[in-house]
Amino acid sequence: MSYFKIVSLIAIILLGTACVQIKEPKKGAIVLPPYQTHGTVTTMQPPYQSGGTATVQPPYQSGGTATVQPPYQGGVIIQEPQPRPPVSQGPPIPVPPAPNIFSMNSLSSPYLQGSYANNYKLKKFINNMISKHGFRRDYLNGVFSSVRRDTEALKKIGAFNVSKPTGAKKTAPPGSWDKYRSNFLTSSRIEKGVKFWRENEYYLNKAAEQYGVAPAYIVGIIGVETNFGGFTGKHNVLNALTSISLEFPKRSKFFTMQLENYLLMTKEERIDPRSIEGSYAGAFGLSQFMPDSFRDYAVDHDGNGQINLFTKADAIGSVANFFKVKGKWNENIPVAVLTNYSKNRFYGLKTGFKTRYAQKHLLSLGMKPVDNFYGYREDVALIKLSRYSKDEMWWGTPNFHSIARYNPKDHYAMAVHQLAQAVRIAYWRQR
Ligand SMILES: [Ca+2]
Repeated sequence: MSYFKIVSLIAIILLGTACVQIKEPKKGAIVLPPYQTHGTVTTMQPPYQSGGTATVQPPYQSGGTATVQPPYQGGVIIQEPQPRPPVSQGPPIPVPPAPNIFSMNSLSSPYLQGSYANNYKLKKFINNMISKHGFRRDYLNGVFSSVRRDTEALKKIGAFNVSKPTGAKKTAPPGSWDKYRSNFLTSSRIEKGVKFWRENEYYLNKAAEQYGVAPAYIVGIIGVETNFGGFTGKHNVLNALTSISLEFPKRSKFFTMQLENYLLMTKEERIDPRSIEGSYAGAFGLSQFMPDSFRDYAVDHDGNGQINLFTKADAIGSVANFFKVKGKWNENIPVAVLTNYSKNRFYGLKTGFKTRYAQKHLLSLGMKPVDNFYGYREDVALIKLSRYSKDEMWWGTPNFHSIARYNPKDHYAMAVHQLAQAVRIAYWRQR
């Protein structure tokens, strides 16, 4: 053996020793033992221990997320996760394959029948769908021949209201928030929320990981919208959208656009357009998406090949994706904070989720947050909630605005926020 070979051999032995030597990891880093090529490794840092243990699966190690850093020769460092609860253990409940694929060929009529058989606007709409999107005329004739005028939807949307708007801005009467709140912040709804969270923990945590939206707010939306699937609406969506689009000129543009999206959505998802039930305004599923929101934000969160917002998993993923993309949700900031406000009624400044004020200015008006607001010091929206006894003054961050993208009302966004917080507290208490 030559001198160089001996030196090389010694060098290899030394290097080999160095490779298996694991140094103390940096604080916060998760270090896996060397040569771990399969099986599961469990390493949790203190902030994430409350939810049990998380499992790092082999694909995670070999994928782009895992990196080998020089100081930890042989050890694999998994990038520190964001401070969220870990994805719960175990596989999700098996998902059945997508049911009842609808064939557009099964629906056809040579001419238009039904409630709107002679409606000029509908004929124009059908022509537009043919030229713009390539629908078959006999299919659309078949679809719209099935339509029955939805009088109830027209009534609820205000199509029969004869009074003209006065132009005067409506001010919420004292107690309007108490009334609104009492519909949603009930102990029964909070309990249902805890149950919903437990039963769907896997998909909620998956959505939190994927979209960066806290489970509590996904739960809050689904709770306010449909009481966790308890009430998703009894109007035939096709009937409601067609009736409002054709008979309510004031909202015709918006609802015609929704009807267009509805036909595209049912075509893309291979669903019978006559089969979906929802609200009088055509929102459907556990998350009450309108057809355009469905096409823009709904996701197949359980991976069974079809998006179905009547399933909990897909509704959860879709709400989270909506928050992330449309709402630009920021997982690192809070949502809203109550202030101690010394006076009974508040006047003088415009309020609402769209307003923006420097916190300093609001402090100078006698408002003081009840806690440190997680250190949030940026401009805030000023929210006034009229209670029987006084006006409650809240500050909202851009995340409060995100919730209002779902339904542009202060009361709505606050109900979601408060239900989210109430369910979150009850959920952690009962663990
Ligand atoms: Ca699905």
